[in-house]
Amino acid sequence: MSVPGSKRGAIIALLAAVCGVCQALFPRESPSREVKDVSGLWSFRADLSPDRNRGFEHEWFKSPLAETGPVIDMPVPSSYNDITQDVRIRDFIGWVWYEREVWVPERWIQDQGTRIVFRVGSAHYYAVLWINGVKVTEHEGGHLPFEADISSVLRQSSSNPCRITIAVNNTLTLQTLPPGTIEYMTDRTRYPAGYFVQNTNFDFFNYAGIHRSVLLYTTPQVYTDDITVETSFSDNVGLVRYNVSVLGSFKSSVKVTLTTKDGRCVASASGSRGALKVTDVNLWWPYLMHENPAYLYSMEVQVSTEDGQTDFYTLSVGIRTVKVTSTQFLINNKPFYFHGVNKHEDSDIRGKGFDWPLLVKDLNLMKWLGANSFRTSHYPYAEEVLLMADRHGIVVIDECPGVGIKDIRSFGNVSLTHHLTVMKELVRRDKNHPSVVMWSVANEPAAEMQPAGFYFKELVSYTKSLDSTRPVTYITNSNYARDQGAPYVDVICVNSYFSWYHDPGHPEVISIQLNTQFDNWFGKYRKPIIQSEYGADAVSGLHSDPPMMFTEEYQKTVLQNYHNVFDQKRKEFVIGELIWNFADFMTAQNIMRVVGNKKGIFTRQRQPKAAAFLLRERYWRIANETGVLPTWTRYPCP
Ligand code: BDP
Repeated sequence: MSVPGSKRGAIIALLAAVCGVCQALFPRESPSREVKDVSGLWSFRADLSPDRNRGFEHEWFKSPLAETGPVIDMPVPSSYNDITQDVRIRDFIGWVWYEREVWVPERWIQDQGTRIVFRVGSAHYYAVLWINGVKVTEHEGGHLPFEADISSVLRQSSSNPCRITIAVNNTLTLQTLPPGTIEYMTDRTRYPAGYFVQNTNFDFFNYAGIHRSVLLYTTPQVYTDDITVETSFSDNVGLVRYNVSVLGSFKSSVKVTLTTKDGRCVASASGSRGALKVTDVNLWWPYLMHENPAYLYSMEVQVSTEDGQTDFYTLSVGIRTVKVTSTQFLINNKPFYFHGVNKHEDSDIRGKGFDWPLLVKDLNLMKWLGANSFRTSHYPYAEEVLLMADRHGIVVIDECPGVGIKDIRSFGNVSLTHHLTVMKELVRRDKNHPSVVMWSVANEPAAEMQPAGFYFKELVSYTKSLDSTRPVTYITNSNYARDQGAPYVDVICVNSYFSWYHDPGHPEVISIQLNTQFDNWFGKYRKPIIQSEYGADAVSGLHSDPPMMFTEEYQKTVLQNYHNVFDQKRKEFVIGELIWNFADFMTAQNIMRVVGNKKGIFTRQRQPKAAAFLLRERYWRIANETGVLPTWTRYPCP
């Protein structure tokens, strides 16, 4: 059975050859680098042909999109789904085409010493990129950036403005992450010819399009391609081990300097690998754990060649350590208790499109709540989100898009190989963020299936080989006795929905069931446990006393019952609690959801439900007991 846009099968087969395009360093301006944002209004067309393949057959990339059919305006970044009034666009499956003409500064093109790079923050799920009709790269995976050096294409073609075409396909198969299946309905008494649907096993809308910013940036021909820092400290001396990967020349010299917030140089070194010692170190501490949280140094990397080329790149560095014992999570050797939220990249109109106002609002809400952490459920978020978390001391569990792995055919070699590639891209992008303290390789896979043992052993050990400084977990909801992956993880993360999906309407059973859950998992694995999800749907404004399901009172009651148990178990081995969910979010339409999932403590428009005030009171109380509140805060709340 073919996938909508049959070309896609062939494209995925090519992937191994092109995955070198995943980028590492967040594009920044510097004396040697320029950045030009080409987000904004793009031309757009969904390929509505029966097999979604007309665009490839008619080579829509070869001429301006408006010449091959009608186009509409489409904002970038944004999901395309909720932008129009057309239900076919909202629920579209297959290839869509984006195009924009961009002026590339003439001096970039004239100067042979300039490398011009095109970068897409993310496009869900599969993307192909052409510049002036010439294919330059393609990328699989909807949540991580990709880029291509387009210098030679631009220099060879004389056309400026240059025409950028990006085709994006949101089809999910058993081997994609997340997985899905396309089902063709062949009963002609019930469905029209060619009718198909996309099935998935995850609980959020499969928003699609170009979700993050699209940039052009420059570097010199000899440039810093990647930087890896590993930090530690002893007494008051911090240590920053670094490794700089330089491309474009075998003979270059590297100079590294570390400066404080007020611009004072505290250490410097030469060479592509080395260590910087910082006396009287200011450690990076989480929000609410220290009176001066989130301290960041600036590390300037300077690469020079004998023929006079120099590249500058500045990385923010937080000096901190992370360790796990059988009952604790330690940041800078002090016990850290996660009191935070699970999120989604989700909002009205823009869907999963990156939006600065939304990011800043969400950060402010998290701080208001007294949350010290969040999990990037169920996929990597925009890197801007992590940069913000670094700057504010919000601790992050960084999750890959391994969500909804429920079919045994998604545990095969092709899936595993892709999953490893995604972990590689994720670690490459996020390894230097001090806010990121743990990798999550999946959410609620069918861990009871026999192949899950081998699958997770490989996945966790590979992730550890990429980064030995952070613990690795995956999120489970399966029975502790049948979980094949738990032996390999460092921290047990458990989701449970007592009195919701089990014993609906009976919050009085939570206490006994939650105690049993914790004792079973800890008894078997002797590893610290995070309650990585718990919660209940509440339709904002719906009330009842005594509480009934879907009311704000019921949501509060469920939370309170969980909290009573957390307060006992956090004295032992429970190291965190993350509410499901920060805000209401959109899902596929089904009989379990009323215009989306309503387990948010905030509405989708970020207004608080009663549970938000309950949680706020609790988080500030925990912070007051366990941390050192910043001087500007006054308990119970600022
Ligand atoms: C959990 C899933 C999460 C769902 C949640 C729910 O991890 O993605 O949204 O259930 O049903 O099991 O609300």
